Amino acid sequence: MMIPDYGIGMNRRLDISTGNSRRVTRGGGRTSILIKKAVLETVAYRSTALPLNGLPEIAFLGRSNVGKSSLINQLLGRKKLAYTSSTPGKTRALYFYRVNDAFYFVDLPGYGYARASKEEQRAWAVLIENYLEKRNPLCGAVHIVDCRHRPTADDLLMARWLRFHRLATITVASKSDKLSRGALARQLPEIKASLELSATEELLPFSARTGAGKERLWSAILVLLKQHKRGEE
Ligand SMILES: Nc1nc2c(ncn2[C@@H]2O[C@H](COP(=O)(O)OP(=O)(O)OP(=O)(O)O)[C@@H](O)[C@H]2O)c(=O)[nH]1
Ligand SMILES: [Mg+2]
Repeated sequence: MMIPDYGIGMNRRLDISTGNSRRVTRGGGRTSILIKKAVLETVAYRSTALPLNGLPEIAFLGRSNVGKSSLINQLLGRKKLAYTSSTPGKTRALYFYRVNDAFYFVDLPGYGYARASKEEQRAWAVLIENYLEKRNPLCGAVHIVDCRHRPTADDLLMARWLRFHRLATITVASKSDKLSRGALARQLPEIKASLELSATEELLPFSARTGAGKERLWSAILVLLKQHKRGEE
């Protein structure tokens, strides 16, 4: 099974069984983390360029322009660390942000960017798929969808792929500042249903503009990082 091809979804015909889920989305309790240090350490265009030090990693995934880089900046409290743009398709490589010398946030190229050539899309798909499937230090993913829209076919394919491969996943609905409270409350259950999330799997609303939802997202991320440590013992 393959993930979205970062363009037009060439693998949609494949049958994807849902498998058992290991999604972790329960935040619970107040958690805070002090970001002492956050630096862009590596920009990897190929899998041979990935860091080798074994620090745990959290990958940020979603459609082109959904707000991945903005979300990373908001989480880290750094306005311009991750490159953001109103032109979609800007993040073309795997960007490794090293946080507190303890873990990495990995900003992945967005899928569904129509203007990239098919060849480019395929190269990305191979890079990303290899990374998600084989990368040892990877302890979880943050899958981001736009709170304003029904998830796309690629969003669903990505959600199924993550579930099938049992990668612990936090699902986030981005740009929550663009909807009224009422509209957001109506939209979240619909998105959950479209992404086939179970009753216990949360969909966390988030705004990179206002920081709303930051605390819940951080606590869910810290759970993933802790679980990973335990897994290594
Ligand atoms: N209102 C609002 N705008 C946002 C939010 N997050 C991102 N944006 C805007 O959406 C656009 C895309 O944001 P990016 O963070 O660059 O998105 P991305 O997913 O990293 O995009 P690619 O790297 O191209 O895949 C920018 O114009 C951001 O300012 C948000 O929470 N609220
Ligand atoms: Mg980006």
